[in-house]
Amino acid sequence: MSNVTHADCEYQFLLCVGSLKPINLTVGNSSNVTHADSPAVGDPCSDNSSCPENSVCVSGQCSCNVTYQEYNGSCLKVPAVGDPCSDNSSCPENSVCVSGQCSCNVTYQEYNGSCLIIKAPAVGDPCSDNSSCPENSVCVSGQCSCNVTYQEYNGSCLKVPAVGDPCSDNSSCPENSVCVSGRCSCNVTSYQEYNGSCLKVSNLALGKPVFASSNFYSWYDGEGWENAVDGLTNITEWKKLFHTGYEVYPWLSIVLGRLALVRSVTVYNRVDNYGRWLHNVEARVGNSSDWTKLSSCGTFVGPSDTGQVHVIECGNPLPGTVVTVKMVKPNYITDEPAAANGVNCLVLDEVTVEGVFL
Ligand SMILES: [Ca+2]
Repeated sequence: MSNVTHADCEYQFLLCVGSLKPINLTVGNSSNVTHADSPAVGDPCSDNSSCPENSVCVSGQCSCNVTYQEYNGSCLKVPAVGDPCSDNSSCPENSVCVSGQCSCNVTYQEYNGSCLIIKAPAVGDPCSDNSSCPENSVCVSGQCSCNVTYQEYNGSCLKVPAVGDPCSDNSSCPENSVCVSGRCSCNVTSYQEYNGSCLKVSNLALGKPVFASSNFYSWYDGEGWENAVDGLTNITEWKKLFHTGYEVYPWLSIVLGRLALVRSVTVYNRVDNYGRWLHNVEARVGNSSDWTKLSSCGTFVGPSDTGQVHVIECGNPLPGTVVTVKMVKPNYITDEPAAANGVNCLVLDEVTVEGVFL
């Protein structure tokens, strides 16, 4: 019981009768006053019956039961996960009101009515905005997703290793690259670096359309041109070769079909005979059928010999959709009537273009 003095009664607009027992007339600002007949938390007590609801007498003082907390002398139930709710404010920390019931937020787990964090936000978790996603990830379509150039690993976003990145060993380098002098580098023999990746170099010319300056014998235009890119070499039947007519600057163009980086162009000389006719072969790369608008990859000066294979290295890889191979000097041969007036004849077993499509 609280000790109430007469002065208290007057001040709080209470009418005090007899032994200063206060009677709350609920006049004016009297609602905060502790009623002597209503035991409060914190009051001295002798047993539980003298304590307010949901409290017990502990060490001579009324104390709220577990899961209850004191509020203005009363014991109110601590909101717990699973309790009915009308909105988030009536739910415990780290929980929200879902379908009228307090439920733990994602990444939190209920424990004794509370929500304990069970793990940091992870890639793949539901999200409402970027702030609820882990580092280097964003909220996309309601799910945390790694930024570009990052990849998920154990719920986190790790930078995708790129060619040029520092490295300690091969395992920290991207596919098809190795750690050289502390930097990830492509396996140069068979891979080409592009935008931090290592792309496998292959023959881009195989089976592609071929155009040429002329044709041999009585063939119609285009007949046999595909022999330059049919993948077949060591051909002894001359009609299975690529074979222009006689002219000073014969050429062939291979249409790659899409943008590529070209590292080298390889010309396979015929294996049957007349190999010395191949000389001063220049390879160019670009996006035009106009020779003058192409970039020079390099020139095989020669002369060649029957059955030889010549790799024309571009040095720096050249971008383009077209590769053209052309004899750029009049024939040096003077002891054959067919070569009169410097005319050439471009005859090849095969042409391969080493590079990568972008
Ligand atoms: Ca061929």
